[in-house]
Amino acid sequence: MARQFFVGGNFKMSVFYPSTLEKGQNGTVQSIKEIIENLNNAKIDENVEVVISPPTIYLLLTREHLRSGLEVAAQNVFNKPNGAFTGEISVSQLKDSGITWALLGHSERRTILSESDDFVASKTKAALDGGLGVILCCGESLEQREAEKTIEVVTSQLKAVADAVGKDWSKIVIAYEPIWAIGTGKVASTEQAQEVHKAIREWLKKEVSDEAAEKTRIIYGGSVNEKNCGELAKQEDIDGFLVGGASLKPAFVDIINAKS
Ligand code: G2H
Repeated sequence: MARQFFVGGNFKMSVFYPSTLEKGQNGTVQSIKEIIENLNNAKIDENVEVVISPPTIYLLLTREHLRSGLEVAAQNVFNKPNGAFTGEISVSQLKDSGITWALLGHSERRTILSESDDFVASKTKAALDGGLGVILCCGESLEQREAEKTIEVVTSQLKAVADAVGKDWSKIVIAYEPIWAIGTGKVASTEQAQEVHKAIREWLKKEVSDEAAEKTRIIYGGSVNEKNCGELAKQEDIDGFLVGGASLKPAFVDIINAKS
């Protein structure tokens, strides 16, 4: 069974768009609207599932202006349903705002904000229980890769999630993002990416189920652009991309259409 190609755009905190802002500047309402307008007017392969993830403050604006059929993800969500948790947002608040996905476990949150595997897993469970889809990031550092610990690191990040959520991975998209390739311009080679994606699929088969191994989308993230996406997209176990910097440029559309 063919898995639907999935492309996510992770705007992170530094949104820029060539016509209004310089690289490195923060985004604005105007720049977000330009990105959305570009997507709304683009010819997008209808077989591709597209989800964009703006900073929290722009989630509602994005949902309001983005054409239907394209979905929106929060860059984070909390693991508690409600209460005195200053600065956090709940799953039900996202749902109430028409936001259908959450991006969890990004290495920037794991490293800069010290999010543990267990915390990421508990947020994943809360999101799934509340009916959101989850783009679940995993990936190794350069040091871990050089120590030949890539598969061990990635599968232990995934195991924490399996321990929390069990066997139903139907609403999880796994994003493999080697930390050394994020925002560095150093994309993993097609062989390096395919090798890890294959290992993740084997892990799903062994530890979750045949169905999860067959159906779960495993997407690649880390310096994906319109030039390198074509070769990556041809790999058997690469089912799409999580795109950072390049999702803020008109060429994001070319990445979405990498298979067409
Ligand atoms: C990896 C990726 C998107 P970039 O973080 O999640 O960012 O494409 O800028 O490397």
